[in-house]
Amino acid sequence: MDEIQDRTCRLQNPLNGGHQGTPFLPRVIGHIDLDYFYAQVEEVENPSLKGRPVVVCVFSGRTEDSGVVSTANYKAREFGVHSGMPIIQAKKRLEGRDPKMIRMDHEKYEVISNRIMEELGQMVDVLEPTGIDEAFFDITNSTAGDYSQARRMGESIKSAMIKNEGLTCSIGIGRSKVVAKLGSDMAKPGGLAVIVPETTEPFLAPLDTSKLYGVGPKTTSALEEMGIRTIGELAKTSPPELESRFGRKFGGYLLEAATGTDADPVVAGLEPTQFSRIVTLRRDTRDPKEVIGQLSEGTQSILTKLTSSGKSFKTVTVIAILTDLSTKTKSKTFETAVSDLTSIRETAAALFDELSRTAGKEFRRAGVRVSGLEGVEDQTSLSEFLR
Ligand code: DCP
Ligand code: CA
Ligand code: CA
Repeated sequence: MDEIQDRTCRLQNPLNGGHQGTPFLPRVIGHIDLDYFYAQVEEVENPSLKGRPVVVCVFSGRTEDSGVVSTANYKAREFGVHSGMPIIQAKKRLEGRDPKMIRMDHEKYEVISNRIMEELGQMVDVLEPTGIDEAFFDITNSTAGDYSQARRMGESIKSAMIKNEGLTCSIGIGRSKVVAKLGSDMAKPGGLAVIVPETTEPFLAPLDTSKLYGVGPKTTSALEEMGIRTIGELAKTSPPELESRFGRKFGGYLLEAATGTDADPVVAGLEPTQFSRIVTLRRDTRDPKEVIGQLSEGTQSILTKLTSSGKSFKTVTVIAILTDLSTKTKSKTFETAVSDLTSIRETAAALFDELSRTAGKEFRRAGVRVSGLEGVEDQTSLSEFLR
């Protein structure tokens, strides 16, 4: 094993949250980020938008066009439209280009995001969501530290996103969070970048320091003043020199980031606020009995999660993804929290029944979610007390 890899092993040892049983595997860390997320969700829901500039807008309501752009698809980006730009300006840039301006529907994106995170969580060893459309993951164990297998897993995550959600994403895989994040940025849009441990440092060396996670314009110009422009130059800087300029913590981080040896582990997502399961139906249907029948394992696994975490729930939501990939949901909230299988199944069956009458199309995938979890606070305070 070469020196770089050996160093990775020693670094990850005490901190390898996801794979305690196998201390000497090289870490395999991934970062996934959905492409032009809100706008792509709108395209999936309305495929006739493909090829047109699509702009998701946050209207402030003052005048008809006041507000800012939340995000835009790549067609709109070709004309310089980007997140944070005033809507009026975006409209000017897209004049005569048949743009579609869409009101942001945060709740819809959140439902889809939660579902994606749940799906991803089932494909990797540890998942750490870091935003509505992105997450770090650890696949050291399931790949046994083998990067060709890691590449195959990256490919299969990408295909699963396309197959299940109709969405493209970008993935980076490497030996640390910084390397993985840089990979997903470079792979954008729609790509997969695998940075094998052995070539990490030569791969990073020629890149600008601004490519590193956490290095913004202020740090970049401070580094430039010190004569440091590339990551390779940063990697060769002495620790005291960096620490005196940026402090011990950030100075130390910069050096680790530049060598791809940042050892921060992937930490499983926060305390859950909901449990859900979603399945692809064996055939497109909207027969509520058939749908709930195929969700019987799913609802059982929700119950198991509730029981093992000592929680009860107030709300049941059913989710249907129709044959045109649009998403429909229906919920019922109880006055007091419950925690039995019958409440989940009977409520879900009634909600699917209602949904099937209004949906207008067959279901391709179907899911159940329980939320409004109770018992969370008691649990946390108890476990904290015991600690
Ligand atoms: N978002 C927003 N306002 C911003 C930035 C982002 O409302 N200033 C929302 C809309 C995005 C989502 O968050 O779709 C995810 O943000 P990203 O930065 O990942 O950007 P996109 O997914 O839109 O584009 P990319 O393909 O570059 O990742
Ligand atoms: Ca994104
Ligand atoms: Ca993102």
